[in-house]
Amino acid sequence: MSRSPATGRAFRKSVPYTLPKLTDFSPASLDKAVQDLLSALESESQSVSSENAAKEFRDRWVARKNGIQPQTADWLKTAPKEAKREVGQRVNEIKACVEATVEATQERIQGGSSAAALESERVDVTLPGIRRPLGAEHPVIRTLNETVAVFRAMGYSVAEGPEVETDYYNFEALNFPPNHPARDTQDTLVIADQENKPLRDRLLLRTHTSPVQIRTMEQTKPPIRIVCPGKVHRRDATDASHSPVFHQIEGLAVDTNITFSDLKGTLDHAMKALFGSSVKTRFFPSFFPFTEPSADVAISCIICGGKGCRTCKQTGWVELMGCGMVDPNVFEFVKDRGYDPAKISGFAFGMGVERLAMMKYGIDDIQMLFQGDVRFLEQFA
Ligand code: 2NL
Repeated sequence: MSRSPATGRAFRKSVPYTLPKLTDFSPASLDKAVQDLLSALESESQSVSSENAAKEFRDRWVARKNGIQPQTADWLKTAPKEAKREVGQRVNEIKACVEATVEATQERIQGGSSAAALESERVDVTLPGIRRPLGAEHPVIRTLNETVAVFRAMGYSVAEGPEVETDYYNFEALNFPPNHPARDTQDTLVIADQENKPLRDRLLLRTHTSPVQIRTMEQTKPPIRIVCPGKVHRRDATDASHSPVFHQIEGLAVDTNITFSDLKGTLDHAMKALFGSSVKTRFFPSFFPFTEPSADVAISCIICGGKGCRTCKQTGWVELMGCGMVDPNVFEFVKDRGYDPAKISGFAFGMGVERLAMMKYGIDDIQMLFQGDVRFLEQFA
């Protein structure tokens, strides 16, 4: 025992275990001597953490000369006759424990290269591997990426923006009049509890990706060429051709002297790149609040080659896009960023990606694209 200089209390110094000489050979005293030895053995074994330490541990406990376990023979020698049987048993017990602990410690440090450890780690390298099925791009995303690539090859950049928009970016800056039916909650999914805000700040789920184009014009002086792919939302009932969530790619080109024939040439090229060089395009008058003049674009039906079928309702044409020359009223909202309608002009277009995918792959129900049925989707892998 020592005394702590701080508290004056007695404490046991941590000294390495040595085999005590025994004078009292009563069973209780033997029990205690064996207990002390085994707990020293166990705690020393646990602190072994390297091969060198394992070797030292082994030598300290079992070395023929001066090992702790061999020294227990002294107990037997010094024991009185009548205690020899009892002491002999304890000494044998100790021998078995020490040898087992030394071996287990060595095994733990060597990472189990013993026969038993090797056996438990046996791997049959001739078994077939586990084949993990490869995922595949969803047909909608594949169509979206392919379409974006066609425009990137023509020098367009890609712009993205938020799906939760303000009324300003989704409608006002796009020349939708205040009472346009699209602004109605019958047609647009709106965020709850916005009525206390001015109309232009109210939040909604974007109904097209045009807001991205306004945001990009606010930040980039003309000339620009951008495509804006993304998810859009409309309050529509689900049927074979409608889904409340779908994808759109809109495009915008603004420069000096952009004309309607630039628009026609660009979209005609894009449709030929997507559907094959024999596809024809047809432009016919339409209306959008943000373009003037506006047109709808149809391509010759790629299912029947234009002869007339169910998909094209016997007309030979399917409508795939809307487009037009950007309305000067739209440029007014970004005039201070260099978009003076007296100096520049532009065209814009928008297409539904699901419609493109359905046409490309001959799918007649838009819901197939959203149900996630692997038997349908694996055809595109
Ligand atoms: C359609 C029609 C269209 C646009 C989108 C646009 C964007 C700006 C200015 C002018 Cl910032 N126009 N976008 C123009 C015409 C048609 O989409 O049927 N989409 C599925």
